[in-house]
Order: sequence, then C-alpha cells, then structure tokens
Amino acid sequence: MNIKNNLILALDVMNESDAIEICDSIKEYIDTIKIGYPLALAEGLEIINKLKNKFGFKVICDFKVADIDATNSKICDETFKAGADAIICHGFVGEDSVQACLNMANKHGKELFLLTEMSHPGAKMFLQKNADAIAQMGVDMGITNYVAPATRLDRLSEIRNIVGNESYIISPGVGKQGGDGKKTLEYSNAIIVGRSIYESEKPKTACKNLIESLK
Ligand code: 3DU
Repeated sequence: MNIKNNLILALDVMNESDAIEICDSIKEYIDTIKIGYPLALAEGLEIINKLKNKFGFKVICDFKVADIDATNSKICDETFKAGADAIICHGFVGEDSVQACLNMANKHGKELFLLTEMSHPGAKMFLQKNADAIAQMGVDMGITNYVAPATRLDRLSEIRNIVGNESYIISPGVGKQGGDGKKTLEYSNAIIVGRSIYESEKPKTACKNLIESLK
C-alpha cells in the first residue's frame, strides 16, 4: 500500500458529520484512513464508501477480526463488499482463522494486515509473549502487511526483524499513547494517528505539524 506522508488517520469519531468535517480539513495531507468499530457501529458500513467517494481515500478497516475461520470469512467478505481496501485481523487466533481472512482478501483483490502486538499497556499481559510467533506465522503464510506498536520501539524493531524489510508495517500509538512518529518510522512504513489529529482544535494544523516533525 502506498500511503501519503506515511500517515494514516484513525477516524474514531462517532458520527458522519464529524467524520466529513475532519476528512475535509486534512485531505490535503492524508490519503488513507482507518475506520474501526466506533464509526462503523455508529454509522454502518456505508460510511466506508461515503468517505471513499467524497475524498478518494483508501480505507483500512480495523475490525481486529478474531473468530473461527468460517466467521472470519463472512466478516471479511462483508467488509470488502462494503468498499474496504484492507482489513486488520488478529493473529492470536491462529493460522486457520488468519488464512480465512487472507483467502477472502485475495478473492476480492484487497489487502490483509496482521496484528502482531498491540500498543497499549495491557498488551504486555498476554499478547506480547506470543507476538514474535504471530509475526513468524504471518511470514510463513506469505503475509506482507503487519500492525506493530509505536509505543515500544524495541518490540517494533524485533517484529521488523522477523517480517523483513520487504514487508509493510503500520504502527498505532503515536501521540496520545506516547509514541514518537519520527522514531517509529525508522522501523515502520506508516504511522496511525487518531486523537492527536481529530481531537485537535485545528486538525489541519495538527496534521501539518505532525508531518513536519517526521522529517
Ligand atoms: O491513540 P490514537 O487516538 O492515536 O488512535 C490509535 C488507533 O489505533 C485507534 O483506532 C486504536 O483503536 C488503534 N489501535 C491501537 O491503538 C493499538 C493497536 O495495537 C491497534 C490498533
């Protein structure tokens, strides 16, 4: 995926008009947005195509798909049919579940991102212990897109080592969660930023300043 300014907006606002207002203000700087459960549950999956059609964005759906294979297939199918360019799935559920997501992404000619380790403190309790193995599973399955944390650069670096330089890593946790954008991009291909942009008084300026700080 080619992502303008290596910056993805996590659009976790709770209604369409806020979403449109934010997107309108940052469209000069951003061409890829991440939509998760907050906005999709509030406005329905139609929000994907509404924002794509209005702004020409690429949309990554952060649905952290984590079910049995049959259910994962259905979730991915609906999400891609609704217009998503990519979907994020969890890796801890194991190979069969992830393979179902990969198969559906391939069927639609879309992309799958495999979540290895999350960025929040709680990820240390269970997920971190298995994150290297999750990343290795992804490599063994031929997956080339990953999500890894901006909040722990040592872990991000380790995951980069496992998935290799040819893989594409996107990283949440910059800004509100404490991660540094520029340092993150030493290991990651793009950063995911939400609240520091959409909660800002001036999202456009926040975006501009953030991009400057990445240079
Ligand atoms: O902390 P922010 O507001 O910049 O948003 C980060 C986004 O990335 C948000 O949508 C969250 O649900 C998502 N995310 C993580 O923060 C951490 C992960 O490991 C995976 C996704």
